[in-house]
Amino acid sequence: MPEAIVAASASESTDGSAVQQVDVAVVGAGFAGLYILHRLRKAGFSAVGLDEANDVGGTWYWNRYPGARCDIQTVDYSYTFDPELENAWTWSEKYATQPEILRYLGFIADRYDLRRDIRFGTKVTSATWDEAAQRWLLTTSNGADISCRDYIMATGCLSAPKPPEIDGVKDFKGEVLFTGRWPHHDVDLKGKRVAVIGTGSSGIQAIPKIAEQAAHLTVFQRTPNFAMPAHNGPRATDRVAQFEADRAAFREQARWSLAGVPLTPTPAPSWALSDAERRERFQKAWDEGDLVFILSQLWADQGNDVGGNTLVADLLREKVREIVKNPETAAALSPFDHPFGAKRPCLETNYYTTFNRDNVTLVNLRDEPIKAITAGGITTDRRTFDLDVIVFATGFDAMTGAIRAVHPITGRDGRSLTDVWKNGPQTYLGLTVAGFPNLFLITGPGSPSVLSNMAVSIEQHADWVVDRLIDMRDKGLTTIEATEAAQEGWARHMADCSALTLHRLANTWYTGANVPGKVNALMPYTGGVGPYRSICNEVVGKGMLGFRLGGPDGAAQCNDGEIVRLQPDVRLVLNMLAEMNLPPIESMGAQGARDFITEFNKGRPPGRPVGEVLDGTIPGNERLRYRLYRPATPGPHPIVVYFHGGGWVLGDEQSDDPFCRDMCRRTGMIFVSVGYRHAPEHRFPTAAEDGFAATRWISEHASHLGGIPGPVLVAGWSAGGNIAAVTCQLARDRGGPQISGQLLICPVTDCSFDRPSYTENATGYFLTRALMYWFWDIYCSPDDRTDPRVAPLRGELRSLPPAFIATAEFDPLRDEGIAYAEGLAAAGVNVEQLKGSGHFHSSYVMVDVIVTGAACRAKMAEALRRFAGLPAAAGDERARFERKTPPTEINAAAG
Ligand code: N01
Repeated sequence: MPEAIVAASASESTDGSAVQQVDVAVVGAGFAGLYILHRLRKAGFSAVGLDEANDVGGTWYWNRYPGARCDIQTVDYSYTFDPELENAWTWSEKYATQPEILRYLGFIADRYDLRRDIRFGTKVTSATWDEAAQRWLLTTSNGADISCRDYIMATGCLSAPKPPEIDGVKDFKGEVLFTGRWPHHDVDLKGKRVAVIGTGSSGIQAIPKIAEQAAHLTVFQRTPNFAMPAHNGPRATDRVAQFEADRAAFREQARWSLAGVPLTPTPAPSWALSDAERRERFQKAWDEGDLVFILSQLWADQGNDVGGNTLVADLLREKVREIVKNPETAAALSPFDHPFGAKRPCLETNYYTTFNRDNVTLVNLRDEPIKAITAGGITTDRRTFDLDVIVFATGFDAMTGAIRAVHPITGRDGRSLTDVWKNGPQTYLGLTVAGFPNLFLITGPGSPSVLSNMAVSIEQHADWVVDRLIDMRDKGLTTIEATEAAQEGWARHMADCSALTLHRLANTWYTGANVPGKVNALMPYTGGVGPYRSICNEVVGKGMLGFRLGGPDGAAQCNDGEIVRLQPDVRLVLNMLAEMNLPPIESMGAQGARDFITEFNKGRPPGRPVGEVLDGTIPGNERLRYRLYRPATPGPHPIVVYFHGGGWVLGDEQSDDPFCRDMCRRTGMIFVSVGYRHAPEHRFPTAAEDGFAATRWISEHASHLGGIPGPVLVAGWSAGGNIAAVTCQLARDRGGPQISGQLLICPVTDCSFDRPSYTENATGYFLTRALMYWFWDIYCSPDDRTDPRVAPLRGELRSLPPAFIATAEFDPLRDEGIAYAEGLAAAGVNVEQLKGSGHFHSSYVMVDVIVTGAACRAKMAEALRRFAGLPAAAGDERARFERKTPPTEINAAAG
C-alpha cells in the first residue's frame, strides 16, 4: 500500500479549547506504540502517540538502573516486520544492555519518522467514550484534548511501579532510588552504604553492579528467586547462524512457537530419562544461559507436574550451594516457596558470586522482617543498618496497573474500567473489553504478553488490531466491541490453560499477589503464542466471532459465541489430527484399524513407572491375556479389573498402558487390564462374557495376584466401560463375584443413536458417529442390540455397585453415559458424575498428552479409593510450597 498519511485535524471543544481530531490515539511510545503508529500511518489512518516520557523507549526509557538488559536473546527480541530493518541493525551482544535497546528504539523512531506524531511529556488524564459521537474523548496533562475513533493502550505490562509499602520511606535522609524510575543523570554510589530491597529480575541485575561500586551493600530479600547465568557476551553464534540460514523461517517458527522463540519443547518426560541424562540436559541448559531454553528443553513435565518440576528446582538449588560459599547464605538464596517457572525466573551475571564478597550482606526478611525505615537507615526486628542510599527494586503493579490505575477510562453507559475489573481483569483475547467499544489493549491481561517474547506478541497484536481497523474501514463499519459471552468464554479458556501450568502454586506479580489488596487472578494467557495466534486468526475466519460491529446508519453485525470451547490440549490434538488428514478408521478394515492404532500408540509418551508390571493369562475355554500393574507401596492392595476401549474390535490388554499406570499410581491399587476377545472374530456376547469370566477369576485369585481377598472393583473406557457396566449386572444376577465399585469412562450404554450428542459430535472429535456404527455392525447383529449384555441401559439397574461415571462434552457417547448415570441414580444406586467440559472421548486415557485430563483422573482415583474403603490420598500440593524455611538437609549443610 502506498504511504498515505492523513493529517490530523483540530476542532474546538464546547468550552472553546482546541481538540485534536484523529482516527486513532495510541498511548505509549515503547516497542508496541512505535510499531502501531508505523502501521497506522502506512494504512492511511491519522494517529497521535502519547507518552509521559520525554522520548521513545517505554520500559527501556524508565528502567535504566545499572545492569539493566533484556533477558530474551536480542536476535529474538527485535522487530521482524521489515526485512530491510533487519539488515540495517545488528545487535552487539547476546543480551543487549538497556542503552543499546534504547538506541534501537530511537533508531526505529527516526527510520520511520515516528516522533513527529508523538506528544512526549504528556499523560492521558481521562478517557471517555462519547456514545453520541461514537468516539473517545481523551483529556491530557499537556496540550489539547483528543477526539479519536479508536483508542489503543500500548502501555506495557510493567510500567506502573509498585509503592514500597514500608513505613518511614519519607523519613529517610539519604537518597531513595527506584529501579523502575532510575534517574537520567549519573548516580555515584562509590564509597556509599547502599541497600537494595527486592530480588526479582531488576534486583538480581542491579545488585552485582552496585556491589562493585558501593562501600557496602546490604540486600534485603523477602523471597529468593530462581536464577541462572546469562553467559552474556557476543551474540551466540549458533543462534545467529540459525537465523542467517533462513531468516524468514526463523521468524515464522518463532511466531508459531509457544514462547515466541524458535524452540520446540522437548517431548521426553522426566521419568523416561535416567538421572545422568537429566543432569546432562540440565548442565547443557545451564551452560546455554537462556531462560526459554531451560524452560522448554529439559523434560516435558517440568512445567505442569510438581514432581517433574522439583527435579529441575533441586538441580538449580544444588548450583547455588556450589557457588555461594557461606552455606547459610546459600540456603537463604534457594527458593522453596514456588515451582521453578511459576514465578518469573531470572538471568544473572555474577549475582550469586556477589554474595561471596566481603562488602555484601544478605538479610533474609523471612527471618528478620523490616520494622521501619528511619532517617538513618533500615531497622529490622533484630538490628539496624546505617545507610546512605536505598534502592527499591520492588517491582510493579503489573499488567493492569498501567491500564486501570493511570487514568479513569469510562466506557459505554458511563461504566468505569476500574469498576468493571473490580473482581479481576476481564478481556476478550487480551485485546478488547466488553462495554468499551473501539478500545484496544496491547499485551493486556489475557494476552500471552509477559509469558512470551514480547516483541513477537506485540507485532501480532498490533497487526491484528490494525488489520481489523482496515477491514472495518473497507466495510464502512466504525465500532467494534467484544460481547459478554465471548469475554466469559475467554475467561474460561484462560482458566483451562492455566490448569496446565503450576502458576496456581506461586504468589507472583502474574497473579497480582505482589500488590496488597489486588485481586488474585492469573493475568497472562498461558496457552502459548502460536495457539493464541491461531485463535485470533480463527476469530476473523469465523466472521469476527464474539464481536459486535456497527456502522453509521445503524449497520450492525454480531456473530456471538465462544472461540474456544475445547480444552487447550484437546484443541491442539484435534488440530494435529485434522492436519494429518487420516483416512477414516472404519475404511481400514478390522486388521488395518488394529495395525493403525498400534502404530498410533507408539507415538504417545511412555507410561509412568509403577512398582511392577506382570503379564499373565487367565485360564478358561479360551485363555485370556492380562497385564497387571502393581503399586510400589507394600501390599496387599485392592484390585481393579480394567477393560480397555476400542469398540469391541480394537486394542488389547496393553493398549491403555499409560492410563493403567497412572491410575495404579493415583489409587495405590492393583490394576489388571484384561485382553478380552474381539469382533469380528468373536462377536456378541463374547466380549461381555469374557469380561465377566475374567472378573470372576481375578476375584477368586486375588490373594495369589497380591490383592486383598474379597470384593474387586471394575473400570473401563468406551467399549471397555460397556463391559465393566455389563459385568456388574451379570455379577449381580449370577451370584458374584462381589464388586464394590464401578468406574465407567465415556461408556457405551445403549444402542440408540438419536440422543443429541450423537448429532452434535457426529464428526470432528476422533470418535465419529460413522465409526460407532461400524463398531456396532462388527460386534453385534441388529437383533441382539437391545440385550442388556451390550445395552446395559436397557437392563435392570437396581442393586448395582456404586458408580463413578465420567463423560466428555464433545463425545457422541456423552448422553448415553449421562442417561446411564441418571438411570442408576433413579434405581437407588449411589452414583457420581463427572461431565468433562471441553473434553473429547479420548481425553482421560491420553495420559501426558491431554494433561487437562489429569484433574479428572484424580477424581476417578478418589472415587475408586472411596469404593474400596481407603482413605483419601494425601496430596495438598500447595502446602508443599508454603515452607518459609529451607528443608532440613540444607539447614544441616548450613550448620
Ligand atoms: O520486580 P519483581 P522486578 N518488602 O516483582 C520484593 C521484568 N524485568 O522489577 O517476591 C520487601 O519481580 C519482592 O519480594 P516478593 C521481568 O518480567 C525484566 O524485579 O514479593 N521486599 C521481589 O523480590 C520481571 O519479572 C528484565 O516476596 C519486597 C522484588 O521486590 C518483572 O520485570 C529486567 C517488597 C520485586 O520483584 C519485574 O521485575 C527487570 C516489600 N514491601 C525486570 N515488595 C529483563 O531482563 C516487593 N518486594 C528483561
